Amino acid sequence: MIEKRIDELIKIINKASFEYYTNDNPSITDQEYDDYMDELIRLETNYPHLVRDDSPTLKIGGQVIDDFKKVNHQIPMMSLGDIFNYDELDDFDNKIRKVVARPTYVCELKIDGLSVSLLYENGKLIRGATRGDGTVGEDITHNVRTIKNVPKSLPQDIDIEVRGEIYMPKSSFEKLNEERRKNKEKEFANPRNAAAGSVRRLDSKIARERNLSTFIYHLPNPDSFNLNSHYESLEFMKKLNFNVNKEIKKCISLQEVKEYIDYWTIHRSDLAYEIDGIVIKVDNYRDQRKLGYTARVPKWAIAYKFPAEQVLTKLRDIEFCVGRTGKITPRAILSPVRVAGSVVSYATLHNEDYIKSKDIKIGDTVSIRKAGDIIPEVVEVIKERRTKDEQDFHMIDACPICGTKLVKKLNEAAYFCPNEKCDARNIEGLIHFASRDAMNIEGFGESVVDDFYNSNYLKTIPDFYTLKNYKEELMNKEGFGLKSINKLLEAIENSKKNSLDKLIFGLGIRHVGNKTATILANEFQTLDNLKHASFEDLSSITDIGDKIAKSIIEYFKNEKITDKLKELGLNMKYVKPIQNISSDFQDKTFVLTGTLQTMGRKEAQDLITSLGGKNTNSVSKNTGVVIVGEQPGSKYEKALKLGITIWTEEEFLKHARR
Ligand code: 0OW
Repeated sequence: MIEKRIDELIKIINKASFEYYTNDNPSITDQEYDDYMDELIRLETNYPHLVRDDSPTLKIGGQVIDDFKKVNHQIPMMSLGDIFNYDELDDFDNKIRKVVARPTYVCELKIDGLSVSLLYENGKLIRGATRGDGTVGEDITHNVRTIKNVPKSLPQDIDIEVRGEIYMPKSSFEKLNEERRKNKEKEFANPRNAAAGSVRRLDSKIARERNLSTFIYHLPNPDSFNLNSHYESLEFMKKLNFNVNKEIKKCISLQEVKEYIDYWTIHRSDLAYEIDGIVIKVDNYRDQRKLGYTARVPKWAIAYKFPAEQVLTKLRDIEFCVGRTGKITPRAILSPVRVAGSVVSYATLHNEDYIKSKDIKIGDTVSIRKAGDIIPEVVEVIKERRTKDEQDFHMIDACPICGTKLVKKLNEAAYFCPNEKCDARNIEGLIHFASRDAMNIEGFGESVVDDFYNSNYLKTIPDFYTLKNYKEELMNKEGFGLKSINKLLEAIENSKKNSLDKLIFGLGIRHVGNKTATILANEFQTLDNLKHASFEDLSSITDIGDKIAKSIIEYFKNEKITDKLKELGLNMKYVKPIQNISSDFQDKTFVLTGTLQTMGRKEAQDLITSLGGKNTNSVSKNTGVVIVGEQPGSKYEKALKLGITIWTEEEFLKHARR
């Protein structure tokens, strides 16, 4: 039967591509591979409702090989906060005006590509890198060199880093997909995926023929070039032959910003490249410093995202997924449809109340939206298209995996499977533990965890660290070989070195996300301290409310794995990320005196440490810098007498690039 044949083909193709890309010794010839792929594409074309989300025909240009050299970004490559309407834009402007009276903004088209950092020494391009997680990216110099409008050398022999977006023009994207259709390869979903799939390859021949391009939009350290505003930096980079987008505009009022957004909302389809919004930045650097950053994004910039595209399709059925916390999420199975550049076969239905509130029935025609490129969502039912064949939705009352009766927490919309031993919950918990923002154990996605779980090699989190005892058995499992198993076992060993925050997040404590995990790790420094913390210790920490404190106490009362993880050699300490060693701070001793306006003493000392400096309390001839706040004490006089460098708070912030 068709579905069975599709599953068979996917198994064969995945096994073959795993061996081809990971072991370099394919078990079938290229021709056989292509024949299997052709048959799968034919079946998926004739039976689109049987297209599986994990079908190899949907992968970005085949397996993306991931052994690139890693690059540490000295200055983190930040992301951008998102807003979706003018009310939120007004809020953004009001927040800015609380700190900066009359801000000048710069508006830029938000290029829908992938971020890149370009590093030059003596005016020569020496490195190109992806953003990665903002701190660690991948070295893609070999591919960046193939992009025509990336200068290989500059008109001045300077050291400089610039950042921007690599993108694929719409025309190149259409041409590429035309070619792939002819070669019976799966088309790219959108130009962003096509650009990513082109640069994240080891073979630069691929990038060269893909006609990629760049727009440069950020100078990470403008101080070195005495530039006082973002717009000046754009002009400066233009003079260095970087390709700066010509639609960038200085706006002296929010009204002008809105006119810019209105214009491009209508005219973006005339552009030769895809944009997914407008970036608004405060122009003046002094103003930017005053506004500062959160952990992830600058407070002086925002991305206004265009409203998500909506499309209609058929809701064929509703299935139920069990999350790692036991939460039951209804999911719509759709007739596959293209929305916001990719093929969608599923959409979240959130919970029973959501389904009832929208009066969704099985068989309905529904409108789908992919807001901000996250999980697609059913927006509404097109009632006029009802044919009376639709079936009412009924919430299940037992877990679809283990059959346990579902429970519903008071005034919570979601149902839960209460069975701690439920396979679905355990599997989701293991996937979460290995996920990128947690212990980042590469290779342990759903299919591998599922496989190892059902073969009883991996049932609990500590089992990750004893998998090496089953190396022989694992190597002989279908779809695996020596090289792939070694890669998995190496990834597991590497994960032992992770900082405590990754481990805390990986444990999957309810209501403890990665930000909370970092706060806890920073506060308690070791897992033992956290385990023995009282409810008061926890709830007294800013951003840790009673609910989280209760959940943490609960978790450590019942858990039995952390001692085992310690025996297995996992690091149990918090390793503060070296933000970016700066020459102004490295190996220098700092003394703070007086009161700072923009941060507390502890925060200032933490900042100094993260920049490679050391804090001391007394001034001596070995002191590097004395930072002077309001009402400084005798340390200030002593620094003057000894001729020690003195920084005001503003100079401190400037050196710390705050
Ligand atoms: N995609 C863009 C764009 C832009 C950066 C630098 C400071 C904070 C964000 O067109 N025009 N300007 C910035 O400014 N970022 C952009 O894209 C960001 C990069 C990472 C996530 C967003 O795509």
